[in-house]
Amino acid sequence: MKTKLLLSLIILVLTVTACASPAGPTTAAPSLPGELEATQGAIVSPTAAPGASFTPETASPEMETPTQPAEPTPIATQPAPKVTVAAALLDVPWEIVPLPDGSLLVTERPGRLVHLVEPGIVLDVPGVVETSEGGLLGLAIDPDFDENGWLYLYLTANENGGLVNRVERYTFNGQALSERQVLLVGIRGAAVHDGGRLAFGPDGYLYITTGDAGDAASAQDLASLNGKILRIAANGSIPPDNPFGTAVWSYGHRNPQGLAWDAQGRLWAVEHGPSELGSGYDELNLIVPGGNYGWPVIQGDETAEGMLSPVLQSGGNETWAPADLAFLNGRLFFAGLRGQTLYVVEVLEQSVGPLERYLAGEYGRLRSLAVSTGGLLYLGTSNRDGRGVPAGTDDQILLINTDLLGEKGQP
Ligand SMILES: [Ca+2]
Ligand SMILES: [Ca+2]
Repeated sequence: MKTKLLLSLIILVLTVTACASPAGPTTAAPSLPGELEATQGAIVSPTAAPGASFTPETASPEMETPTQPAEPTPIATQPAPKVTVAAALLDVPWEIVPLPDGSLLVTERPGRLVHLVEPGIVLDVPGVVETSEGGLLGLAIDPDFDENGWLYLYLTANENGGLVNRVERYTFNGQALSERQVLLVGIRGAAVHDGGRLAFGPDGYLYITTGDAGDAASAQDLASLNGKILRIAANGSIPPDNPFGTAVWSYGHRNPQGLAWDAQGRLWAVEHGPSELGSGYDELNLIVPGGNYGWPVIQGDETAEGMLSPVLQSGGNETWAPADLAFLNGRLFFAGLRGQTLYVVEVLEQSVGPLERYLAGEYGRLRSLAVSTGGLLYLGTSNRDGRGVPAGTDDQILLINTDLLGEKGQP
């Protein structure tokens, strides 16, 4: 496994130019995952290097102090590049989670948890059944991960001859998984529409997206856990202020797969529209507790009593297939599978700004997103999911400097 991983990882080689500060790294050590940290001054540093030379996010004061190079060295004054390949030859990286030390944990949909360190660690998660859209999906770490090592997985499995989705908690010590606990059962599984995103909110509760598993009516059925955004405590219990006394937080969702909170602490979600009907009607929603987001009664800009229409939707002639969502510097980023585009909107008071599109078609299908510990954006491709055309290096995890994406609306 280690050999496979080592072969499979493209090592990010950084040219670290010599700098005036003695505290800065002086070698071009390969690192993975590599993160370029744009500092105030002259240093562009790898934050994760093999061996003992790892530089934590809280760099030494010397590193953050602007320094004057002895010679003009343009590279040294550049911020992180627009796009850096942080890892490659992964197999459908479904979620990316930066750990407090700057390394990455990644779920691969066929059922592997990958810790991108040097040497890499690949763990088979027991019980995972990969279907067309199901498999090992969501991943989140506990808000107190440093103390308890807890991580949370959303996975598709077989139970009593049928497909289900489960949320499980493990303890992860950096090397292995232990102390498996099943936190949530009762989510129906299917070949498609399995939801699967996990994220902790600022309230310390775990939010979970579930799809309708092909049964559209389940989304309006409050007794079903499908077609919902769910909210549970870290031990699986129901928070006392959930709107229906169950795990349901909001309903009427078709297949939501992205969750993010903005600077005001508001929850946003993206979900896939009814692409089988042609295309389109993908949605960005502002989520309120108890809200009914309309599926399958309304779509697009349609309205109905007691139902919430999206803040932004793709219309019927464009398909984003939004697979994950991240909030960074006042903007929401969502990744498009069929759209093969990184979509960006500025968050406004009760709406969002115009839709911006970046990287269109450049890296194929785009799925997973995460904000790095250094304020950049990780973006995972999904070209090995059976619906793409994988290149030799797929699937990749790219590190995006969102400041350099371009002018609004321009790729
Ligand atoms: Ca809707
Ligand atoms: Ca994510």
